[in-house]
Amino acid sequence: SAGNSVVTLLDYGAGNVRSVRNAIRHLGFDIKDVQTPEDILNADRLIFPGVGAFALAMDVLNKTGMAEALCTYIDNDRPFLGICLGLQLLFESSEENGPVNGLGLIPGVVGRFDSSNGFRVPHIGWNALQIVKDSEILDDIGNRHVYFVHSYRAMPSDDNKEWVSSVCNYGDNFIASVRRGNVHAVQFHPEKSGDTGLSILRRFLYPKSSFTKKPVEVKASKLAKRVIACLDVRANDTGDLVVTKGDQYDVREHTKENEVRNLGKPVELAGQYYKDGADEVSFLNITGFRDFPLGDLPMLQVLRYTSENVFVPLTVGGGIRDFTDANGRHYSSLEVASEYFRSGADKISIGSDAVYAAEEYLKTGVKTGKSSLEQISRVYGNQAVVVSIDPRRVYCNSPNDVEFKAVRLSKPGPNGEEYAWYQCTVNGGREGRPIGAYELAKAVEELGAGEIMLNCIDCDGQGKGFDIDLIKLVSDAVSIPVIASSGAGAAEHFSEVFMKTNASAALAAGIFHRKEVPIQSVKEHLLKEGIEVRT
Ligand code: 1PR
Repeated sequence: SAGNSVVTLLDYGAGNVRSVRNAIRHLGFDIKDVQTPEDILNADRLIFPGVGAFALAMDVLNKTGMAEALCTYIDNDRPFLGICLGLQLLFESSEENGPVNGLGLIPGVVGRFDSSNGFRVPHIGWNALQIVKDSEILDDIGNRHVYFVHSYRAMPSDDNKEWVSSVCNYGDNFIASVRRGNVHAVQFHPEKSGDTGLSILRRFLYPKSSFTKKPVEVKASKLAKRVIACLDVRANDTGDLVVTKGDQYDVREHTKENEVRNLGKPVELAGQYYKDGADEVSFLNITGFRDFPLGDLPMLQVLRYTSENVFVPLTVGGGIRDFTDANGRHYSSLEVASEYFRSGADKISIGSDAVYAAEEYLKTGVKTGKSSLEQISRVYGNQAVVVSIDPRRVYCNSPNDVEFKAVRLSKPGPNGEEYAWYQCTVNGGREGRPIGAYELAKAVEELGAGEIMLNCIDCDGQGKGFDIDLIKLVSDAVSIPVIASSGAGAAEHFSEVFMKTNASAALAAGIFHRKEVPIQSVKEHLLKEGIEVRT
């Protein structure tokens, strides 16, 4: 019935709002883009998915006259939904590279999360909300989790009490949503919060429909541990893009033909994992280090199609670096990343290029601002930049034998070695570099990485469990979230990594592709062990 309903979208061009567009279309609405302040004033229903940095957004809104139009629209109690920065901008000011003045509609200052008390920043992942007042669009969400990704937040106070409709606890209670009349804004991302998020958007888009209220007693909730499905993607020998999976990074069948192992089609599998309850899906373009990804149109196509139906965060990695093509045309890593974002990625992940950047930084002690990592995180925010580490274990007898941080192994090496350091590699594990996983993790955190995807070549595809020594080492060394990867073979491996390390998420590939352990049973097992997950 809503076939020709239209929602107005305020996209001031500072980043990727493709997923919001996809979600709106999925719910049967057409989109009218705001071009002028009048378009705001004339909207029947306005969605404002703020992206990028606070100061930049305010700058654009002020210069284009949209700030004033927004204030008028909201003062007139017109239907409005702000998302993420679209909530923060309603406040008086933000400390993000500031203070910077906001729209000033809601009393309060947006400040940075405090990571000193053990809470990792950015706050990335799934939390349940505490509803504090009738919020209409959130009425039936109960204990279900929604997806957050941010480093700044507004706090509830006596001054903004009339606005706050829900809070969330992450170190302290911050504002998760506000509501006054027809004006709504949420700090989380409904367009990335699976079915729960879609139902929130649906309520905003179809306010006349009657929904049954289901009051639920909300249990105390912590940031849920994430379960991530990873798809290693590459062209097979006939040029089709396939999901493949290596054994210690070797993706070829050991047959006479030596073909690339083929475990399915990327778009189909990603859609399946979304339905199965994956909290995130990652694509790694594993030959990106030698094949230029912008020449690799199928990969961008995979992202476009996937993001139309998958409403949880999508990460894509492989080949993010500067590149000059055969015609001498130069592409910056930022252009490569931008193309991935435009095609539907929420985060990009950098492998090899981050290793070179970290080596350089450790050598000179200078942040040049020129590395792909620094450039992309400056433009898109560090929450959008994952660094993928591909380390290999190097055994030694004493931590003093090596110049890199070594750990005492929980299981001695093949020759009884009691220690190992974890050597970073580039080019899909083909080349070892003079830097350890510990040193790399700390360096890339300083350079602006928002998250670390921590693989382990020794464990990849072995199904014997995650490398607990490595994951503990790295997750204790940094205050950004760490995704444990490589080696999952059973649901118990997930609970082990969450109980023994500070990993925020665990990723698996082979067991999901081969349908050995469904995502659902991983989650059920974690719940049984008392570990909070999104169900
Ligand atoms: O260096 O920026 O172009 O990025 C290349 C990216 O491709 C890196 O993220 C790197 O990890 C990845 N990559 C390169 N070669 C391979 C390979 O397998 N030959 N895949 C590869 C890495 C590891 C994980 C895997 C887990 C879980 N794959 O992604 O999914 O180990 O597997 P499991 O659960 O089956 O054990 P750049």
